[in-house]
Amino acid sequence: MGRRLVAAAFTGMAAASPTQARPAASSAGNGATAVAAASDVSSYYAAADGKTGAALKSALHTIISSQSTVSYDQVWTALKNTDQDPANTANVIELYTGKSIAKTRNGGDTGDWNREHVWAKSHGDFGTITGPGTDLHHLRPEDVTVNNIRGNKDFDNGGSTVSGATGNYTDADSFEPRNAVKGDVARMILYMAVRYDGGDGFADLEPNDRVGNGSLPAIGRLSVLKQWSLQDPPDTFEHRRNEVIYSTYQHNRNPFIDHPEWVESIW
Ligand SMILES: [Ca+2]
Ligand SMILES: [Ca+2]
Repeated sequence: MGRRLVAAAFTGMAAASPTQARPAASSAGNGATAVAAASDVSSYYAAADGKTGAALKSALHTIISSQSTVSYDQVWTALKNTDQDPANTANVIELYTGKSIAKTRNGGDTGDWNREHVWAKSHGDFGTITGPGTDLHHLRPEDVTVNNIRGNKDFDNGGSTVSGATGNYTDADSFEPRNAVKGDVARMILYMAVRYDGGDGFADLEPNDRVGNGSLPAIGRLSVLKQWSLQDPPDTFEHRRNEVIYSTYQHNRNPFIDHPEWVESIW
């Protein structure tokens, strides 16, 4: 039901004129979904109006830093909502494998799904601490084994096929996700770069154009992430997850899902 409402709301948004206020739609019952009206999204970014480049990045940092946080334990529950399989509400979709798996199979054993930090938590050494370590905008369900294969590698094109995750490739120092989530990965990385700028005791996370960044607070390669963002624009699943994080958990948004063109403006 939540999925149907989201799809309807986005269709409606596309048809609405910019000045036309639309009421927010929300699901009854489990609170799984609430969809912001188009007018709400544009007012959310009002302080960034007309800005480009570094000024835009700075304005977005201020906007998205006003947020709630969840604990690492609460991430389990949140991911069961944000990454719910639209075709089966008992399941979530794993990021890299693309497989639909029972929500109840969360855990640490082979065949379970666990909490993948797309911005690898060793890059800036934030671990699972509340803040970057629990930020739902870059946390996704993933198969335990595939999560281990990705490890803390940077992102780049190339390598050998990842066992158990068709369409993903890896070599000694990088990981290439399947085509359907290449843009998702790029936008998650760039969200983290804007959100975490050295305040609150956390590292200033920034993308660069290297691989093998190790424990530096950096993820590469920026040029490839920019290509991926263009190649795989936000779809209904990604829009819904942004809305659910905004309305239900953190009350902040990923600007690059709402405005993919801002990737090119800032980087
Ligand atoms: Ca995608
Ligand atoms: Ca930063």
